[in-house]
Amino acid sequence: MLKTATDTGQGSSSSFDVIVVGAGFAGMYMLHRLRAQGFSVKVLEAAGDVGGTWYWNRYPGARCDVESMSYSFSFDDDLQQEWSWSQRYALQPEILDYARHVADRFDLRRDIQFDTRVSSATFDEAAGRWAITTDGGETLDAAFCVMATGCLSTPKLPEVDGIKNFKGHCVHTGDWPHEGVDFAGKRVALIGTGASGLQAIPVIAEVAGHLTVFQRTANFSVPAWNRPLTDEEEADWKSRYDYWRGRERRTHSGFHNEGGHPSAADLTHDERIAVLEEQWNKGGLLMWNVFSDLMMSREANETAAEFVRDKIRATVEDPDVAELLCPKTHPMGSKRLCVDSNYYETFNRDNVELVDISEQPVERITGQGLVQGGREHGFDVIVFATGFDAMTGTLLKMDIRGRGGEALRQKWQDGPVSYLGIAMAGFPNLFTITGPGSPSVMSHVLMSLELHVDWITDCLVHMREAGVDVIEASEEDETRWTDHLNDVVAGTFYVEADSWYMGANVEGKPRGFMPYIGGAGKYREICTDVAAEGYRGFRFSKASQAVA
Ligand code: N01
Repeated sequence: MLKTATDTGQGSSSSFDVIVVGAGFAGMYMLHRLRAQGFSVKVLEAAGDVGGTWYWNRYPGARCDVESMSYSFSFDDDLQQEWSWSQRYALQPEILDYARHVADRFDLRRDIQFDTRVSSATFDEAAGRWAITTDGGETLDAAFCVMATGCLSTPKLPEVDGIKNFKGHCVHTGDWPHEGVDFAGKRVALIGTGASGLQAIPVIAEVAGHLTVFQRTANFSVPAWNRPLTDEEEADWKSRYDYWRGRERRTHSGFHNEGGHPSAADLTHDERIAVLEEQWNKGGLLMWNVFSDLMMSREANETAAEFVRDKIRATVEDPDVAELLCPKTHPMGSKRLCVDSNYYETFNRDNVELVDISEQPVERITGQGLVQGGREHGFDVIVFATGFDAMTGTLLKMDIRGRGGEALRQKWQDGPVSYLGIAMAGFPNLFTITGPGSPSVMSHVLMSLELHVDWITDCLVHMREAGVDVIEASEEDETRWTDHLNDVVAGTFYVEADSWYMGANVEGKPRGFMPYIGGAGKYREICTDVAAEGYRGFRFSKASQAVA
């Protein structure tokens, strides 16, 4: 049976009801909810403080692509009312301040062990408990283990020789030095033009002596039109937060301002351009939903893609540079759309140069810079904005073993499979928050992680009341869910791109679309129904019976 915090003498024990891995937004909220229900909880976190992605991604220009008033926890109205955001899209330091504020306000840190990386998690079938080991050699155990490890938490360096030889400063956007990087007057190389690179480039360009951007694939980006939030906007949100949150929860992507988008097939060319222009002027990620058939109709997609290319051509003064910046190798939206502030304008600066490496990659890093196109370029700083081993990387770095000692690495050797992106057959009492197979990165992630945390908490309370202590997803339902996931994405352009959604950015990683794109609102209904139907697709038992 599950113990309460008092039973286990929480604080001194290494035995808990629940161990949560990660103290980003997901882990913080998980701790808060479970603690309130009387479970003993320990959170293990590799970083030195809370914040997860906002702790690590401190590169210049890092900001959230979800609007500030929406990008916050919804679970506590006092918290919603007391916090004020300064801009339409908040910068990383402000979001990290918010995470710290939440940690202070709910006294979370006393149950979080920082500077602790989990190296393995093993399910003991006889005891029905997880043994967790850390890089510090500690072993802890818990009835349940919740992986709140984030989708983009394992930075990926390119497979290029010589990085260690570089005598200057070498940094990755996803593991940015806390003391910052001095770019003033320096010769800077930046490799990678995804969401991180696009945010960093304009800010670095303002201080660097010279910035060379090495681009392998041009990306589609939409302006953020960032600006200070007005008092009226804040007051509107705060006077009816329930309304806005309710709207978010019913939409496809979780954005409060998502509307009904027309099918491009029903519009004339001029009408399509008018719709695109209107969305462009609003800015932000909703360009992804501009037409309901954007990701399925070649014509709709090409109209939108050419519209963005025309914007690039109208912004970038050098026509050759503009053409290089025009994405032509993948359908718009099949790689993560970017949201920028002055990205394309930055290429009009005298101190910024674009180098196309689509045909001739960076050959190697040297002591003084890098070799590309058969010549050595000298640099003082190299910035890798080269992304992450997304969605599965962090989970598979740990040695996670379920029933019969089966390794998760083995189970996922052909790609991740899960039931709802929350649990895996053969891995009882293990939950993943925003795991592969859930909307996660295809939705407003904070909203999606709150759903998972609430669902897991309700499930554990249900188990306590029912007097059972082992839960496991059935293999049949896991297969059914995985088939559904694949059916929904089949025939869309998502499967065409060499994106990190497809695992294509990591050599040797199985190719397959990892998040669920059936819609965040629909997914919420499914999760709610599963719970209402006595956790359909899950099997419950007592630990002693679980051995069978
Ligand atoms: O990483 P990416 P990211 N040589 O994988 C290039 C989230 N995010 O850190 O496209 C040369 O998207 C690679 O080229 P290619 C968001 O979900 C959110 O920018 O593979 N280039 C690409 O251009 C986002 O999608 C916010 O050909 C190499 C780039 O590096 C996710 O994080 C802000 C290379 C990597 O782009 C990841 O974004 C920032 C090589 N060997 C990020 N290897 C918010 O605001 C890779 N590249 C919420």
